[in-house]
Amino acid sequence: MIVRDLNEIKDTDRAVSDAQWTSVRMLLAEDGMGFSFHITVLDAGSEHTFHYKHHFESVFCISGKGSITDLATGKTHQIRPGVMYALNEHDKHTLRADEELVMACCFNPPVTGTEVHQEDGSYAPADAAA
Ligand code: 9YT
Repeated sequence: MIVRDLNEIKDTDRAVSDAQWTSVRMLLAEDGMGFSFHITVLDAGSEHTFHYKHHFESVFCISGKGSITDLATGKTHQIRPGVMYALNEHDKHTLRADEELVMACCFNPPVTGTEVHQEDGSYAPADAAA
């Protein structure tokens, strides 16, 4: 069994930051679960365009307020506590944090720990990042 406390690992190398977000990787590829699990905080007022071409991601909003736009359809969905979105078609999207957003995220395949976004909004495929 793996038991970890966010508060104990948030200041270790399991915490990764990039432009206006921080992500604590609670589970990584090396943990052998087949997915990674992250707690991600997006800064209030920030806007992000991501395109996980090599991963599936699901995201659950723990706290905060914002929106997500599917860039293929132009449809915007409100994000609030309790809302989940799943990028089951590797959907390119824009995420807006009207307030600080705290999100629980799962990636399949799992991220290895060091990924930040490439120019195209993706994370490198697992074999390239290893
Ligand atoms: C919600 C969200 O931004 N998901 C993207 C993943 C996050 N940047 C991470 O954990 O690396």
